[in-house]
Amino acid sequence: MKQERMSAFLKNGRSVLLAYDQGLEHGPSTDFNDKNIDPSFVMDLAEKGGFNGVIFQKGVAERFYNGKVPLIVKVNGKSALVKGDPISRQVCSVEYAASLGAKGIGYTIYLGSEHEAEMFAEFGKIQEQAHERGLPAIAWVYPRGAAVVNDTAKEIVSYAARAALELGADAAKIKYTGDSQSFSWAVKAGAGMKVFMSGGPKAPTDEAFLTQVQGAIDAGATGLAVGRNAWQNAEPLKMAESLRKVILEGVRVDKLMSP
Ligand code: FBP
Repeated sequence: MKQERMSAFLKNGRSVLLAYDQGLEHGPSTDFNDKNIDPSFVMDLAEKGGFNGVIFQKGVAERFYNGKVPLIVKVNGKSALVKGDPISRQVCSVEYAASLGAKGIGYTIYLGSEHEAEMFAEFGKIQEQAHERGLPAIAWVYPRGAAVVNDTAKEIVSYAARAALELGADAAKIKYTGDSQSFSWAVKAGAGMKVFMSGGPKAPTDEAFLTQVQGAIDAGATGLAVGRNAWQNAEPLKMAESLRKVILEGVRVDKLMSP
């Protein structure tokens, strides 16, 4: 049985992580406004919102991480500008991430991309280096590229979870399939590895987003790694509180929403 390397990020076995690497992944004009373009706003939200972890690229961690919330450093990255099947290469060593205070190492794998083998190999090394330091390796597994038709289908999302398990990830961040029953197959495919639902673009209403989160939790997910649905929200602290209630305290969304 694996030692629980994710414990720094867990409360009652569950977790709500705040992701803020979209500036590199999508570009600042796609996702940011005057407030959330400032990384200190997000660092502050992570702390005041009671998040169980915050996810930064190394440059943001170097300048803005304040040590108040456990840190995950994403050690690979790519921009949205390059065309063709995606590849995201390592931009930060495990050693350097640890020196910044990281308690977890994040890495994105584009499953199904023609460059998948390179990301598998790189993640393999990173996972071993992270484990040597007792740190968890957290894989964002996003099926993507010409070979992937529907990246939220049950079969492909469960494949993402299983790939993460077999590659030795301590936790996987995967897209929601759209309903709890199909997502539970992905959780099963993870065979005990921690599974996090990935937030995605801002949902039309808070209730719509929280209902997805509820579905993931009902399916057995450990929690959520959320970016835009938290820091793009007009009331991010209120959203953070709702997420804590649903994920960490087991409050049902209909109860939460009823006046
Ligand atoms: P969101 O909650 O904003 O979707 O953030 C989760 C995340 O995985 C980020 O860590 C990452 O930057 C982004 O989604 C990648 O998005 P995309 O699916 O467009 O590549």
